[in-house]
Amino acid sequence: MSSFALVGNPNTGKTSLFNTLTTSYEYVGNWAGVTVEKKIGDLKEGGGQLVDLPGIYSLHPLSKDERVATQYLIEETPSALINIVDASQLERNLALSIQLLEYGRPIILGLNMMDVAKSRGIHVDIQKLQEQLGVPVIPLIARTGKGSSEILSTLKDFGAVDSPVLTLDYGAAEEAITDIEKMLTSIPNLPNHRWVALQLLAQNPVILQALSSQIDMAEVDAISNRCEAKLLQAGYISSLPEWIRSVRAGFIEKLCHTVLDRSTQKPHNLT
Ligand code: GDP
Ligand code: K
Ligand code: MG
Repeated sequence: MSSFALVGNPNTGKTSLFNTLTTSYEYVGNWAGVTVEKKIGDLKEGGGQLVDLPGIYSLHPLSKDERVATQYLIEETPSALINIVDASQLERNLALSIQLLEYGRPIILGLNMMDVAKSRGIHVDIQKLQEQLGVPVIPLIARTGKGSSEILSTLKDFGAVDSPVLTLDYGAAEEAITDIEKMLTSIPNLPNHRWVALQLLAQNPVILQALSSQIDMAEVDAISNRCEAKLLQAGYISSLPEWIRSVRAGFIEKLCHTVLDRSTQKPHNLT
């Protein structure tokens, strides 16, 4: 049976969308070791199962509860991900999206809070965003259910949803990525090896722990250290994880420059 997962920052409308996409759902207890409830539902029109993952800002967890989503990605093989993104805070939300696009499973970007974005004068060029990321982008207002039928029909047809093609150029870290990828070839059931390599080099504790008994971590450290020395010598930056973050941030900045029309944007009103 097809299984899909909702992934995104906290308060972006994941649960609202979950409720309109499913006919019935149940809490199947808690995720292992955390207090977050595990919510799984049946998609309308017999489309398979949908999991509502806890909100996260990054795959690099800061708390135990935040580990759940990353753990899910390393342990399960979802048919596709639905990444819910707040259209009114696109740049911040894309930090997670990049890592999900690198994950290598089919993915749909649900661009939610279109009403909020509109009221703030934020215009997102959906066509360009779709082209740049190479995945379907569906505008949503989850609170009213607008766009949910488009999500359902895209999922139904998910065989036609391409796996992401997003491959950023990590420059001086590319050699280290290739070296780690070579170490992963004999391990079964892993997600996209480039994604795993990047998560290891970025010192993601969930991925490090998941693979600790399967690969030689001293070798991973040696590869990381060699790469970091090269980065420092080139005068780049203080650490390899920081370099990886900065490459992603650079990509997002350029992307937002292309897809966001800021000329109509109203000043943010906090009251
Ligand atoms: P989650 O934390 O990602 O599961 O987000 P929720 O579904 O709990 O939504 C967070 C809040 O945003 C709730 O108050 C929702 O009613 C509201 N919300 C969700 N989607 C939309 C939307 O498209 N527009 C507006 N204005 N509010 C929304
Ligand atoms: K919430
Ligand atoms: Mg929620």
